[in-house]
Amino acid sequence: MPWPEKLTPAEGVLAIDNNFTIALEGYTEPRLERAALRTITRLQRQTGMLAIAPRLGKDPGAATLVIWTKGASAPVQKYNEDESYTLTVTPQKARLEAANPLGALRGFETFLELVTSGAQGFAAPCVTIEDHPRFPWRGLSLDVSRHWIPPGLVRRTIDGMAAVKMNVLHWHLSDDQGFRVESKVFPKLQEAGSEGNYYTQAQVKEIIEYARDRGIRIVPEFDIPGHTSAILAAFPELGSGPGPYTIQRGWGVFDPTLDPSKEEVYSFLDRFIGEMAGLFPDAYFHIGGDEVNGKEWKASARIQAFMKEHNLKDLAAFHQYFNQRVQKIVDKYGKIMEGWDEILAPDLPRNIVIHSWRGPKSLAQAAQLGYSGILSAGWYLDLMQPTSQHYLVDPISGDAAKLKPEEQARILGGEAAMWEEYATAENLDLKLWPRMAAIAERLWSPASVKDVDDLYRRLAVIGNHLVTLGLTHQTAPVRMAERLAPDAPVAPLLTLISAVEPVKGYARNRGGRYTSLTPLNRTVDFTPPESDASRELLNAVERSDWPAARAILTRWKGNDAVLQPILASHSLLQELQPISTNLEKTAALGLEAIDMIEAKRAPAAGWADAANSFLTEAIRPQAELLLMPVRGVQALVKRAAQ
Ligand code: TNX
Repeated sequence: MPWPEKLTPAEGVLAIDNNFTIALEGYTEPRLERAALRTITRLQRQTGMLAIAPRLGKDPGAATLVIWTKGASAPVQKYNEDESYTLTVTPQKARLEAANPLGALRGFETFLELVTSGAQGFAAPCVTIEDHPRFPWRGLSLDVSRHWIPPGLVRRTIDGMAAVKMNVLHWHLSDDQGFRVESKVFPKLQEAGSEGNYYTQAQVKEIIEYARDRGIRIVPEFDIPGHTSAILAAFPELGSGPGPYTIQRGWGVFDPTLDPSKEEVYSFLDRFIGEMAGLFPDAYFHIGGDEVNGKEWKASARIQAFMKEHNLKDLAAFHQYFNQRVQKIVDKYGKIMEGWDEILAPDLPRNIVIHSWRGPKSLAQAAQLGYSGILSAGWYLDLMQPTSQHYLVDPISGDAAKLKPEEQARILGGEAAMWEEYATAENLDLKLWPRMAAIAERLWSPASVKDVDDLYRRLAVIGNHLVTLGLTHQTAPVRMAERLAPDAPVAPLLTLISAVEPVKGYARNRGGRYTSLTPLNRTVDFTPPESDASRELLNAVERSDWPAARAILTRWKGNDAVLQPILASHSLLQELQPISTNLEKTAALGLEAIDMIEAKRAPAAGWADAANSFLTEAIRPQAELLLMPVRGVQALVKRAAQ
C-alpha cells in the first residue's frame, strides 16, 4: 500500500540474505546515500538478519539492489515534483530507477514492502512496477496544540507517512489550547501560550531536515483570527474583546479572536509571519481561518464602527478584509497562503490554496473560481469512523467530478486530519495507523483501486509492516491495558477490546466533561477505531459462512467469567462490567442462532423478540464504547427467525 500505478508480476523471487547490498549509480547525493543505508537498517529489522552489512556496495554488478537516478531534486521540495520510479525485481537482482532522489525514496519504500517471509524464506517476489502518484499533495494535518506531541513522535509519524508515500506534514502549531513553536521575536508567545510544551527553533529545523530526508514537506499552520486564545494569553491587546485571555482547557469553538480593525495586529503579524517564513522553507503557509464565531466582533462598538466606515457589510466581509491583509503579508515573505474553506472569496489572488474541511463542495467552488484546493472533509481520523468510509472518499467526486479537466487539475489532493482533543502522545499511533495507509492509497493510486475487502486484507499486512518502523499502534493498546490491571493477565481484557469500538463522531464532546487535563487513560482511549473481528463476523453472516461466524463468536464466549473479577477489582475498569456481560450474552445468542440455522430448526415462540430487544439495548454506548458484534448477531437472529 499504496497500490502502484502499474504492476506486472513475474515468476520467482529474489532471496534476501546476509550478502544483501545496495549500490548507487548515476546522480547521487548524501540524502540518497542516507536513504540507502536506512533501507539496509530497515531490512535488518524486517528480517532479523542483523549481519547484513550497514554500508553501500561499490560494485553495481554485484549488488542485490541497484539504484539509478538521473538528477537532483529541488533544494526545497516542491508540491508537484516528479515522484515517479520504476522497480524491477528478478531472481538475480533488483533495480530501482527514478528521475531524482525523491522518486528513489518512494521506490525504496515499495522494495521494503515487497520483502516478506514466505515459502522460500525472506525474499521479494519478482515483479516490474511503474509507479507515480495520482495527486501531488498527500498529507496529514497534525494538531499538536490540544495535546502535546513531542518531537520524537513527530519524527515517528513522518516515518510512517513516508512508508505510505505521503508527502506533506501540515503542522497545526497553534490553537486555543496551546502555541507550540518558539518565537525569538515574540518569546511571550511560547512563555504564556504553551505551558512549556513547545518546539524550539532548533527542534523545528531538525524535524524539517528529517522530513526532507524522507521526501516530506512541512507546511506550518498558525490559525488566525479565531482559535487564538493562546496567542491572546500572551498579547491580550491584539484581541477583539476586553479580555483577560487565558489558554483554553475545554474543547469547541471559543470567542477570543484577533481584532482585524487594529493596525497593531498587522504589525504583529508582519513580524511574526516574517520570522516563521524564515524558519519554515516550504512555499506554502497555512493561516487557518476556520470557525470564527464573531461574538467578540458583534459585541464591540469600535469594531462595528470600523466596519461601517470601511463599508464591510457583515462579519464575513470583515473576516475577508482581514484575510486580504494577511495574504499581502504572507506574499511579502515569499509564501503562498493556504487556509480552511471559510477564507474562500473571489477577491483573493488565485494562487492561494483552499483547504476543504466542511465538505467537498468548497473544493469544486474554489476550482471553478480558479483556486487550488485540497480535501480533508471525510478524512477526520479523530472521529473514529471505519477505514472503509475514509477509503471511499475521493477528492474528484460529487461536484468536483463534473468540473472541466483544467478545473479538476486544481484539486491538488488532500490531507488526513488528526485533531488531538482525545489523542495524546500515548495513543496517537493507534488512531493513525494503519488506517492512514487507506487515505494515502486514495491519494496515490489510480481511482479504480477501491475494493474494500482487498483494502482490509492489505491493511492488516501494512499494519505489521509499519511496526518495524517503531510505530506503536499494535503495542500501545496492550501496554495501556496492562497498566489498568498490572496484576492480572491482560488477555481477557484484550478479548473484550477486540469486540468494541470507541463512540463515533463528536459523541465524546457532549456534556463538555473533558478538558485538556482529563486523563485519557481509560479503555476507550486505547481501543482501536475498528473491531476487525466484528466486521469479519458480519461478513461471514452475509456469506452464510456459519463455521467462520461460529469461530469468531466462540472466541468471545466464556470471556466474561474470567474478566469480571479483574474488572471488579480495578476502579478504571469497573465501567466495563455491563459491556462484558453484554458481549457474553451477544455471543451466546449468535451461537444459538447458528445452531438453529444449521439444524434448520425454528426458534421457540418469543425467542427472536427477546433477542432483538436485548440487542437493541446492547448496542447503546457504555463506557463510551460500542459493542460491535451486535450487528452481526442481529443479522443472525433475523436469519434464524426466517
Ligand atoms: C473542527 S477542522 C476544527 C478543529 C477541531 C475539529 C475536531 C477545523 C478547521 N476546525 O478545530 O479540532 O473540528 O474534529
